[in-house]
Amino acid sequence: MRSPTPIRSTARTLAGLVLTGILAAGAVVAGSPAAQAADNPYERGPAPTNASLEASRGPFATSSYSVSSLSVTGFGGGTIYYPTSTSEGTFGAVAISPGYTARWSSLSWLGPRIASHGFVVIGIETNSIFDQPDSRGRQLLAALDYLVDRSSVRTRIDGARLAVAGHSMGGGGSLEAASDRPSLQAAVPLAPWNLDKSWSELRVPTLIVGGEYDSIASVSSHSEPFYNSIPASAEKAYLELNGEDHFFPQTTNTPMAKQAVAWLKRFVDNDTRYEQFLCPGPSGLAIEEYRDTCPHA
Ligand code: 856
Repeated sequence: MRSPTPIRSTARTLAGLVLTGILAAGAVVAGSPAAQAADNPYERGPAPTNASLEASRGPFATSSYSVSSLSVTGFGGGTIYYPTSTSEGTFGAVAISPGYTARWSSLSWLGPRIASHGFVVIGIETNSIFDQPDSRGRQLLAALDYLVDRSSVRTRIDGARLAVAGHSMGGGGSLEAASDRPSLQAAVPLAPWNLDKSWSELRVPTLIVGGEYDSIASVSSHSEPFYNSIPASAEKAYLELNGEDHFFPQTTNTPMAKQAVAWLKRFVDNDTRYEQFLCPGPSGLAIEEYRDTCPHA
């Protein structure tokens, strides 16, 4: 097992402590729990626990429907999953691409899993199953535009809080999308594959998940160089799953889902309640290695 690489563990500065003191004093003056809840207008759902993140569903009931390729442009249609609740306001949204020759059905467990934590999710079909990562990146952005501007769930979405994810060439596509649209709030490439190894322009908070024994998108040629090329000033993390091959995103994977949801909640919802789940270190048996710019606070 390689040793972890903790970075920026000294991020809590004197200025930060002083600021924390001022904010704490303000909270005393403001007083009520309601005033504290209003501190983050994007917080959705109850306080998370290990159990809630490891369960097969989060706290929100969801519905889904399919979108025909004939009704959209720029991508191949897909399936939309959304929380049925309208009592907590709008939700952030996530577009997810499958990999080379694969359909959304290869990843579809992720749709209700992520939506049930309070996100609108579109799992896309690509125009062609042979599309390359740059094309998949454009299709992810077209799907987000469709979701926000034209879909039947558009009124449920906060169009300023969007994210991308994908598997393999779809994960490579999520890097392309994040590079092309810095206003995205998060990216989660899963076993990403891309011939482009340099992502120094990337500014979107990005969690890369790799499999230790992946021989299609080996972490040494894909996830690790991608992670290393993202500047340290960007929020980034690299999770390497112990003993996994290229196909770990295609069946229910609890460590992956837990980290992905925590990352999305932290950066799409600005929800600092999830910081306790980031930076897990290699302690869990499932985690081969974890590198990041902790503490994400
Ligand atoms: C599931 C990406 C040379 O590249 C490859 O052989 C290759 C194979 C598969 C994938 C991929 O996206 O797999 C996801 O279909 C690259």
